[in-house]
Amino acid sequence: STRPESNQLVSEKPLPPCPEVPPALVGRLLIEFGSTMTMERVQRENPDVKEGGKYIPSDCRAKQRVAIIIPFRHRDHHLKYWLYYLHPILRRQRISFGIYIISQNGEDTFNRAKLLNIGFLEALKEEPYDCFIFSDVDLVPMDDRNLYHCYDQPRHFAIAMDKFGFRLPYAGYFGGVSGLSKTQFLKINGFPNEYWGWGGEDDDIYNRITLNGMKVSRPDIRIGRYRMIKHERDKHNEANPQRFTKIQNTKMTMKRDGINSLQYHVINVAKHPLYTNITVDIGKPP
Ligand code: BGN
Repeated sequence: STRPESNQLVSEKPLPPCPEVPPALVGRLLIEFGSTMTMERVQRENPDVKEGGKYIPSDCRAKQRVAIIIPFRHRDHHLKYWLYYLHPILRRQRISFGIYIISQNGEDTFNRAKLLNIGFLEALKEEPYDCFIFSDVDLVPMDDRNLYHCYDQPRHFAIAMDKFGFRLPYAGYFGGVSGLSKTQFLKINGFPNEYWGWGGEDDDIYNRITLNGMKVSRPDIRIGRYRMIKHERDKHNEANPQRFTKIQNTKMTMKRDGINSLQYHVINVAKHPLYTNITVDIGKPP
């Protein structure tokens, strides 16, 4: 043909949509935390990840853009394993994603749900994400068919954890790893900011979902399996004695406590090869 060489760039075909069932999946995975892990190794094995932990499949167009939000403090050891296992899984799943570590500055009481709210807003400042997956740093999926995107209803991913004998501990459990679309998240006014210390915030989120006429969606119990990296109870994250009464009052509190009342200060945003680390000052319990 007489077509000039340079025309091939302009006439490049647009990518096809990513298939509903990614062909590269392998199913059940062997997950273990025995050998020591280094960030250098994880970086070496994941060269195609862009700065700040962003990835876009090269052979298809993903329908959703997913922000993965991890609340964090003093868990560097867990983070290495999480990145080591999750980056390849998410790639095989053909997810378009960014990884956001939201680090609570200082040593005041930890506040998981408030850090997750902050992750939602800060991720949206960077990219127009459609879907938000909220994951604890110590939870690794044991099956790559547990697809990290959003669904018609808010999704609970970590339904069969090893520490609970690979069963749901109770019907309304929504802890560990969960995912909401931007619309679903805004419909419930985000997550509560007023749960300081361990426990109850996930139950409050579950209440918000059902009180707003939505229903939690879950994978098959054989697929939603997770390994938790063993650890001691964290300092400055003691069980919150107020949690029992607080989860009784979600219907009233969700209107004023949430993304509409969120206050915090960003201290630093650091772009690492495999993740973005956002350090924040979130204050302390009243
Ligand atoms: C529940 C906690 C959850 C936690 C699960 C699993 C509370 C509220 C008062 C009952 N809820 O009991 O936050 O994720 O255990 O550990 O403590």
